[in-house]
Amino acid sequence: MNLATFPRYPLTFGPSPVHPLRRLSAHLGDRAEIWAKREDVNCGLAYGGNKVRKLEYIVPDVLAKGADTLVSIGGYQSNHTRQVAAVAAHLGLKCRLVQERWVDWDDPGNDRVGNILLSRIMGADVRLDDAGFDIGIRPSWEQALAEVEEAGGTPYPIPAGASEHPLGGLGFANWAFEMAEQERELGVFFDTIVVCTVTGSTHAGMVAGFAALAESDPRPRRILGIDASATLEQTRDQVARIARNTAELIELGRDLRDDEITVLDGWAGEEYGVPVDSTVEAIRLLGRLEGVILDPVYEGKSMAGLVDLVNGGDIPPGSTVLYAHLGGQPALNAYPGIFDEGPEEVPDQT
Ligand code: 5PA
Repeated sequence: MNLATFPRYPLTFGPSPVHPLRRLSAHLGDRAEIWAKREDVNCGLAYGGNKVRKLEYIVPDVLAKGADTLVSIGGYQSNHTRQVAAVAAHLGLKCRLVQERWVDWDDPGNDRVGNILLSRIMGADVRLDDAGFDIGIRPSWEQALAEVEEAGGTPYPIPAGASEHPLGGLGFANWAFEMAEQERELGVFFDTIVVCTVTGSTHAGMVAGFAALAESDPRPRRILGIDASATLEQTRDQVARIARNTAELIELGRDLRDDEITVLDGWAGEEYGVPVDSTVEAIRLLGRLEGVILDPVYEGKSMAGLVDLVNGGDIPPGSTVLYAHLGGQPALNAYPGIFDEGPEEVPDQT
């Protein structure tokens, strides 16, 4: 295993915080002990999030190649593009962003507030595009790269979610090792990790990292990816492919088994980016029980999954669960309509 040999450009405050969610655990009957590891507060760059950790391993390549413009893509409310814009500003680089209409959501301001507003504040050249949701490589992004070049710039391509980048899985392979160190300090062992997955490299990086960790610590652990893409097969394939590439890159020394790669569906709803009842309930639950804020596109869906898996016994009683909070709250501002009316019944807060 050679993860330590890859250059890492520090962008985070250090290890992200890990803490128990005591009131949530109690609310679920203390069937499981639930903790969170907080990428939403991992750094001081525009509210942080999971992409910052991926970019820590990509920035050395940007600098080595002498690029002057980061070029990336996402939906109007992409957290990823906001983090790319922040990192560009931090490094003194330009940033060109393609923002596609990934979500048909008509709350006024969806294309102006939240993440896209922040990217504009940070000086990114933001261009809107009408194309719908797709986690693959897009012509509009290739076009943006060509335009930067034609204008005499040196673009650096960062695909959606930084996932299809060859180094995209390293950030969360490293997350696994960081977490293991925190387990030692806290005297706890997380047998279950719950993580939201869409473009795949967050989950995939973890799978590769935990496989490498298991070489010296054979205690079983499950890494449960909760799909929020609503294009399950594409996300499953992408997670498996990136996990295997990352495992090879860090010289795991064996192929990953299919049973190490678990992407569960049931909480994404019909469409990417559209919250369903369970999403909104999960957001309210965490807000009211813990003062922890989740977003309607990603984390609300993975938390809905966690709650159901604990309640239904798929996460067995007695488990110690780590919820990877990957950030994303700025998008809430683009979805005010879902909270205009209160819940029909105030959830039991005990
Ligand atoms: C995102 C992604 P992956 O894309 O690595 O699977 O991560 C899923 C995810 N949680 C989970 C939050 C808060 C996220 O922002 N966001 C994308 C974006 O454009 O913001 C890449 C889709």
